Amino acid sequence: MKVLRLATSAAEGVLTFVPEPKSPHGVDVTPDGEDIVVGGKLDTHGTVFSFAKIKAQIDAGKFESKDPYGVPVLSFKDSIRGQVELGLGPLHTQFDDKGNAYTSLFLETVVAKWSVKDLKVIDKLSTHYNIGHLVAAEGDTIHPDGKYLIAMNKWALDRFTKVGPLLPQNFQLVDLTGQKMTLLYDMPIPLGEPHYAQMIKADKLHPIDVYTPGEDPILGAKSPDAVEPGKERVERRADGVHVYMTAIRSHFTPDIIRANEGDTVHLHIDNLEQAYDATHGFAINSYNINISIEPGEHSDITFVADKAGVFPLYCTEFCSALHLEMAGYLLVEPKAGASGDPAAKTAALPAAPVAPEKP
Ligand SMILES: [Cu+2]
Repeated sequence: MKVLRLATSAAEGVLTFVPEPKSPHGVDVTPDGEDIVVGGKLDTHGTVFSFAKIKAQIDAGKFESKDPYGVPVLSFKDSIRGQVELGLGPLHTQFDDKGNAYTSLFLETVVAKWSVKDLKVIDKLSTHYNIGHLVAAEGDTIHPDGKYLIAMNKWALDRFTKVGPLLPQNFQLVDLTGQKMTLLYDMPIPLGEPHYAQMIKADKLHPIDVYTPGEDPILGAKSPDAVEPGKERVERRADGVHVYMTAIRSHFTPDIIRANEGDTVHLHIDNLEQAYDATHGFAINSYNINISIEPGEHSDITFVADKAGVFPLYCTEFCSALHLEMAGYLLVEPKAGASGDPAAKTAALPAAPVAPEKP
């Protein structure tokens, strides 16, 4: 990553500092783009900086001091429009469509609703407990939606059935339509509180239903190793064993993979389905391989077959009534002389006859 060093930034005049009272946390720009709200965390205020005031000082070359690297520092009082007395531990701020801001107060465990124009608190809503981030509907944009907010709380004690020492995070849905905030719903989720999550209207989403056949989602294009139906094969090359495999309800082709102990195995698997939601999985548990292959998707997996033996491979999505039959075997022949006992080698292969892989 290319970076501008502090000395260069100071010399070129592209960086300016502005002081903040104590331990700044969230930095959020108001929907009109005119102010920056900084949550003080160890200060009881939200400080509202004015872009216009900051810009005027920079344009006039009016600086209070310089930091040790030579970066100019602005005057605090000449940079702010004002401060709002919020309470204990202000972190992050979101906005609605009526000129209000909503700041999470971590220590006080509340959401504070306040007027951006008047810098006055209008309402506080208790959360359970220790709110971190919060997200309002399109509340980070120039056109906030204003109807809902989710408080993302780090602690959840006293709230849900006890099942052991590990508790979920509690997400609380809040109605913003009235003057006072109303708690609508608690949702425990087994996931750390996301940072700067976004809530957007569903009609903004236009996802694809299925991948075009052979598409590698990382390339965003057809994979050079895409596998066409009927052209499944196994190729032994200088860099290892390449398996070109297809998956469709409910069969892997080929369903027997033969390798020698120590071989590098390259699996190229295409889900041939073009039906929406016809997802397959592919797992070789003993080799710690477990992937999801969505309809049309091409996947590549490379691993070293360093354990001799017979290992089941199977689909992990309940894809049809024959899902349990969507399985096969990886056969890894022991290195010659590895065990010294030909009987051991025989024991490693399945007793039942195995159809040879397709050419
Ligand atoms: Cu399946």
